[in-house]
Amino acid sequence: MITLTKEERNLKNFINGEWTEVTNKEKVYNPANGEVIAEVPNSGAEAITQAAESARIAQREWALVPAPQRAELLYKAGTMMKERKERLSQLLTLENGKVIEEARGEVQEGIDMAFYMAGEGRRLFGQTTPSELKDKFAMSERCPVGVVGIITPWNFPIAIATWKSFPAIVSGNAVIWKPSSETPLMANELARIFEEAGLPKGILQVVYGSGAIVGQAMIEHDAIRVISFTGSNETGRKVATECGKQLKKVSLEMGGKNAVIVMEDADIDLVVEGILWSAFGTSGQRCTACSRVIVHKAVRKTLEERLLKAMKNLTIGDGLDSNNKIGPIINQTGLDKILKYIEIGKEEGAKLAAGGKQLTVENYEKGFYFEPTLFTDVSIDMRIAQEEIFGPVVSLIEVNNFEEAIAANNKVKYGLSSSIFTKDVNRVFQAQRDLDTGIVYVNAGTTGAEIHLPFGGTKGTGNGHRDSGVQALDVFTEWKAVYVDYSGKLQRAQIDTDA
Ligand code: TXE
Repeated sequence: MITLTKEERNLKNFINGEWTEVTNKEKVYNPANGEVIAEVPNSGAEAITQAAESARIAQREWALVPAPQRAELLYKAGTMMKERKERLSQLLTLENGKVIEEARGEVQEGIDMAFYMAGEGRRLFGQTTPSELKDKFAMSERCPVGVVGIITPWNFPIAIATWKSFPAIVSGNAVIWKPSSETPLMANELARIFEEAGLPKGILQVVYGSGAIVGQAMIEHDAIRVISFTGSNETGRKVATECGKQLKKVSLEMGGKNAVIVMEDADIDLVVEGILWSAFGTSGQRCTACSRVIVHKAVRKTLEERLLKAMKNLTIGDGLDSNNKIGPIINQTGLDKILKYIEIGKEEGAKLAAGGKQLTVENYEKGFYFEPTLFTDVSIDMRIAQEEIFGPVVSLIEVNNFEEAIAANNKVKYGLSSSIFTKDVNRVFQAQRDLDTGIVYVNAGTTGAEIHLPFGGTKGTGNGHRDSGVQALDVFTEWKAVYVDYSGKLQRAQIDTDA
């Protein structure tokens, strides 16, 4: 069982290389048993002023360090994360609740991101292109934007932070990070790793606190030139509106209402495995979680029967016990939200085929557990089929054909992830073309993004930016066009082109 030292339980902000004490603190709970595991600063706006002013100065030096040298720090941090993987994973489970196997996967995602973005230190490619004029050279290059603010949620406390901060750091920015106060331990660990790795002070800073105060202060501070946010659609809208007032660049990732489509030729056993993993893993608290199953009428009954049977075998409890497949919900608010949607589903006329109740786990009575839940007889317009529930709740929607399945998938306000199970290659490519989501899986569930591909989505999921992949660099860099005229005379573009 993992234990925390007294110092580790008393979290501090990390501002300009100093561990800064804050008197106003909040308790951090283990969602598996409701016990207090740490205390986290509830900072005021002045913490952001300090962080942003020092980051502004530190970033100027950092931008002058050659990118391959900046990358060395990421290699070092990635190596340290690898060495500490088991401890990081256990701490992650302690604060977030996800089962240890998934926590290890999440930490691995961060390690992968470190090495991938370190590689960018020797790429960060721009373009060269011919000039329209003689004896003139034209090129474009990526430049750091300066100080960037990242705001992250509790459901992936380390992976999402690495998707955002690593591309920012390698491309020469300073980062101010406001983690969710539900899950501050990963932020503390990552800051310590970078401190030990020798990242210059001020380049990665952590300020804990509420969105309304610390998040808002980040948006308002003029030194912070970009906000990269992951969280709910509701909060993302607020963040975008506030950033709009400042004409501040903002990148948003705001969840989904992701569906698995099951065609009549699908391998139903594989489908069941895919649904179990993507709907109930992390207790359904992933932005890519499957929360709808759109099934062809020919296989609806078979799928329903096999799914219900398989759901009975899911073991639920403390994520640190590797026998458990599903951990707790993050907190009481999360549970209340799920319970509210169970009532909504029943009122709307959906059939509650399994689950639907809060669960008490022996010896973990104060934990926040919920039964894996299946609603059947769901129609696409019901709220349970439209709104993000963020829990282990799946809605089964029957359709008559492929076209109806695609239409049902697209008829939600989100557009993050989708999946289709079929053996028909023509349908695979039609689905790839027509599914209106940023991520499409074929013969796999809706989760499992790899870090070297772009992560994000359409419509209510985002605002056109992507986390991870080489595309993440676009969030944290500005393009500069450079013209070098070596003709020794004044040459005017679009005018002196005949010579
Ligand atoms: O998210 P929030 P919360 C959904 C999910 C969940 C619900 C609430 O349904 O149950 O959101 O979770 C910061 N200005 N998702 O409360 O509020 C906040 O402090 C600036 C889905 O955690 O969106 C935190 O660091 N920042 C999603 C971050 O924003 C503000 C993942 C996210 O908080 C702010 C997370 C403000 N005004 C939640 N208000 C997914 N799909 O992955 C809050 N924050």
